[in-house]
Amino acid sequence: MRRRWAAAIAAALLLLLTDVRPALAGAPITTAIYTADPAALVVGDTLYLYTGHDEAPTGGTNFVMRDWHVFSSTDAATFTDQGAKLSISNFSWAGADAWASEVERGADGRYYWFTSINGNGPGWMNIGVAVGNSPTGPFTDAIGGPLISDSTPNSSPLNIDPTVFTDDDGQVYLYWGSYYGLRAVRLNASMTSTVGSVITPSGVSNFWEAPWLFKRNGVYYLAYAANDSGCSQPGYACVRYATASSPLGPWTHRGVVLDQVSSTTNHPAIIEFKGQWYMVYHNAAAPGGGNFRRSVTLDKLTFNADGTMQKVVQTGGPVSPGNLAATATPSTSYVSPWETLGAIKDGYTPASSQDHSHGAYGNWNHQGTEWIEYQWPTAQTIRRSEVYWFDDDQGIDLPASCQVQYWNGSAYVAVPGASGCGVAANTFNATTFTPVSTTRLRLNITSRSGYSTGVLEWRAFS
Ligand code: FUB
Repeated sequence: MRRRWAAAIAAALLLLLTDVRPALAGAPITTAIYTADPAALVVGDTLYLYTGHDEAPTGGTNFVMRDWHVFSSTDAATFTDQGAKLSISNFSWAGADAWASEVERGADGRYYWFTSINGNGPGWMNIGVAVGNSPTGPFTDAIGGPLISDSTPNSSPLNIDPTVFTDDDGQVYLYWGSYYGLRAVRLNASMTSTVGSVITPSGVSNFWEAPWLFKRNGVYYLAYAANDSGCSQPGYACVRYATASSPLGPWTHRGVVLDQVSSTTNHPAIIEFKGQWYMVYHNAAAPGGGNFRRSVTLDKLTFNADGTMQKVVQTGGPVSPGNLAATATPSTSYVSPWETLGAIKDGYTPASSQDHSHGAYGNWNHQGTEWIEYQWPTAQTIRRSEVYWFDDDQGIDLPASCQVQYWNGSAYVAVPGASGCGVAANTFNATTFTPVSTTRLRLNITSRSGYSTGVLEWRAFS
């Protein structure tokens, strides 16, 4: 009997573990800060992610990036933020824009952190290099000026997004660029100067920015952000890749390895860790996220027998763990025939209140109070609602007010102890309340005079 109990407990534990682990894939590596532009490095049994740090305010329309963070993990599932280990202030000659970066171990065993950064001199972006004795630093400027700038002959139209790769023979290669301008050059073993001329690699179809160079089974791979209509909607990017038999090409385009994500930018790092390959990238899926408030995440990546890569399944894609909307049936007092009520529960994180790319609920040309509702087959304990309003800058505007209600068994009543019902644009408006047990949650929406209302996404949490 005791053995049966032990077996049952072990089985339950296993279930718990197998339930929990995959849920971590695709989730942001942290929600404490917004992170972007990942680079990955394996040292011993640790996976390090070097990320940018998005600090734009809610609704911000520009990058605000001042430093870079290091994250570490021994299981590729939970990550520890080691802190901001490098910042603009480490480069005395630079003043802004701590954009994409990558760390590579040098022949001297030190760690070289190649950064995109805005120098104070002529031109805009440059590539700088910092060096440290361990993967977490401390790091100091290794040159005292840019490695690559606008004055580098044949430099990119935008000198950002360095990727550095050391081949088996010890030769080091730097690729970088944006605005369709991919460039490559060999680096000295010192990692702080270039060797020979900067080339424009050939065969890299639709290159936009964010290159990532690596090698597997003797084949060189170059993954990069592309933004052609064959792979993403206007303003968004996918990740394409090419392969070559030599580190400077010529390259052969192989296809798309990562579809468009919820942020407009897309930025890959591909790495093998403990026998599993991963695609590390960013999106806008964290709560409150957006194009300038991105989050680094990772998902498993699979190679086919012929060396091509399968398209990555974005398991976290839209990340909202515990969102009860996923299992609810939506209904409404009225939806315009051309809109999609189901869009409110597709788990997408809109880029803004104008982001109709994943559909929306809209009630044009009704005015006054309309409602949307979630219904579950069994009672749910609910304590939080999050709504992202739709505003098409035409007939649909932000509401004047709203109220979260629930079915108490005989009537719809306001949820108790509600923290208010926000009507802000470009963000999830959260309402927290005393938990209710109900099969129906309703959102009453009252329009501004002369306008109708709409919702891009509505979440409910226990
Ligand atoms: O984060 C700023 C810039 O956005 C990066 O350098 C690009 O790769 C894009 O992700």
